[in-house]
This record gives sequence, C-alpha cells and structure tokens, in this order.
Amino acid sequence: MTTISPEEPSLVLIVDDEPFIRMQLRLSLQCEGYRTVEAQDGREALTIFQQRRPDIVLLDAIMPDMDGFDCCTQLQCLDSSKYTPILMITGLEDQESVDRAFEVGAIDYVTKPIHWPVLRQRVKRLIQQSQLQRQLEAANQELQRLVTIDELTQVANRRRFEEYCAQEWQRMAREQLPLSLILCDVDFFKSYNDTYGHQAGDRCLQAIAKAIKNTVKRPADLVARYGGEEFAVILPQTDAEGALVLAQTICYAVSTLAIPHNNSQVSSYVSISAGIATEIPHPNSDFQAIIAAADRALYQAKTEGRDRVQLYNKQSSPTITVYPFPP
Ligand code: GH3
Ligand code: MG
Repeated sequence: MTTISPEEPSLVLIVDDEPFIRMQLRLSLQCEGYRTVEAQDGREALTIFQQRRPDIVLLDAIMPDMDGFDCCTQLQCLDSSKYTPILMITGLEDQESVDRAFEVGAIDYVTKPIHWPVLRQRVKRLIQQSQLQRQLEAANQELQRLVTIDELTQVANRRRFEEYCAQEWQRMAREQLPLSLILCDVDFFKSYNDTYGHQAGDRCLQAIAKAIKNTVKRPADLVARYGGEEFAVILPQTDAEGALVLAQTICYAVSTLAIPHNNSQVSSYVSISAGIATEIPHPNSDFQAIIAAADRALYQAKTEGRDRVQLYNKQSSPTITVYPFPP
C-alpha cells in the first residue's frame, strides 16, 4: 500500500488505451489531490501495478490486446491486489460489460461518457473502504498475536501451546513420526522472588524465555510459557535422543546467563530442571498423554536433586533414565 502515511496522497492507476480519456482522468483526479500513474493496456497495467502498488485502479473495459476484463482477472491473482479496489469503466447501457466487470472481480463501475461527480465520489469512497479494510486486517493480526503470545516473556502462551501440541500430535500420528516435549521449570523460584523481589523475578523469566528461544532453532519447534515459571518446548519429528541434547543445551544456556541466586540449594545461579517425553502417537489417542509423561519426568528431575534433565521412558515405565547436567 502506498498511502499508509496521511501526508501522502493516494495513488490512482489509470488504464485506458485512449490518450485523451487518460488525460481527462488524470486532470480530474489530480484536481482532487490524488497522485496518478497511467497504463495504455492491460499488460502494461499489470507491470505498473506490481511496481507502484496503487491504491485504486480505474480500468477501461474495452482495450486492444489484453482488455480490462482479462486484466482484472489477472490482477485478482496477485497477492498485493488483495485490498486494491478496481473500478471498471464500461460503455453506457452496456449490460453485458457491467455483469462481466463484477464477474471478474471489479468492485464497482462507472460508465462512459464519464459523469465526473459520480467518478469522484466512487473513487473517494472505494479508497476509504480499502484503507479501513487494511486497518481492520492489521488490527485482527495484532489481536491474533495477542491471544497467542505470553505478554511477559513474548513466547507462545498456554492456549497456543495446547492448540499446537494437539495439531502436531495429530500430524505425527498420521505420519507415524516421533513428537517430543520438554517441560522446564525454574528451580527454587519462590525463594528467588522472596530474595530479589517480584520484578526481578519477572526479568529472570524474560531472560530464561529468551535463552530457550535462542536455543530452539527449527521452524516447527514451539517454545511456550506453560505456567508461572514453567516453559514447554514442542519438538515435532524429534526422537528422544535429539530432545535430550536440546534439553541439556537449554539447561546449559540458562546456566550461562549466570543470574545470581543466593538462596538456591543447588547452585549459586538460577538453574532449571527439565522433563522430556517422546512418543510416536497412536491415531485417535489424546495428546495429554505426552504432557503427563513429560510432567512426570520433570517431577522426577526435581526429586532427584534439580538442575538436571530427565527422560521419561515409556517402554521401561515407570523407570526414568537420569541424565545429570551439565552434558
Ligand atoms: P521448585 O524448585 O520445586 O520448582 O521450587 P519453586 O520455588 O520454583 O516452585 P514453587 O512452585 O514453590 O514456586 C514457584 C514460584 O514462581 C511462585 C510464584 O510466585 C512464582 N511465579 C510464578 N509466576 C511468576 C511470574 O510471572 N513472575 C514472578 N516474578 N514469579 C512468578
Ligand atoms: Mg519451580
């Protein structure tokens, strides 16, 4: 879009094979304060559209070579044309052209000879409408971001975690591939808050979230804040071995933050414990199973002494393999 800033006038692409009509349109629109750019046929219009991203297109229906209808059809295929209104200029009383104009995606039409006050009002209204649509789309995207992101740490929130875990569980069940889940919990975080204050606690959680996020590299992996001081990492197509290496790397990354914690009973710095579960999901099974397994491994990591990673081993359940940290 070329007119986000209010200072910059909207850009109108005028497409007509008759130079005289183009001139009339140009002068009329420039009088209204618009910027204009011109094309003399459909093909040129497509090129200029992509180069200049106009706010509206005035498109003559009848032109040699590629006419307005074909051009309109092709414009609809461009991603960048999503909110750009196309106003077709058709012959007077030409019912068929009017019908075709709407069929190929024009938002409205004016007839020749052009009734200038009508044209001015339509152009103004259509540009306002498309700007409102864009603002609405941006607001919706922001809303979508807000309902899926944890405000404090800027990683995915619990809601997004549940949604993504369910989705990837289904996908791995279809493809019969392993899904791994790491649950991380900060050690002695209550006493961290008690010692350094709640705001320092918040900053600590932010730093830990960032460290986890920086460690997790694949696009399909998801880092989420699962609860107060608990983080979850969903790893599609990852076996236990891979998840174990990653969990150890996460613990190491947190330890290298070197956030002092004088009242931790396991380290002089803030540490985390992690539980890992890996499953090739059965079709129609419930994804909550992997959360329960990872939670169990995490509990075991805590009771075994904290500052460590534990892997839930389904085959030899309830045995849990212990991997002390650092790797
Ligand atoms: P453990 O090693 O067994 O995990 O002990 P812990 O003290 O970390 O666990 P506990 O569940 O007793 O305490 C968790 C603390 O985390 C208590 C709670 O106030 C704090 N907490 C949860 N969410 C937040 C938050 O958003 N900000 C801050 N600053 N603290 C939080
Ligand atoms: Mg804790």
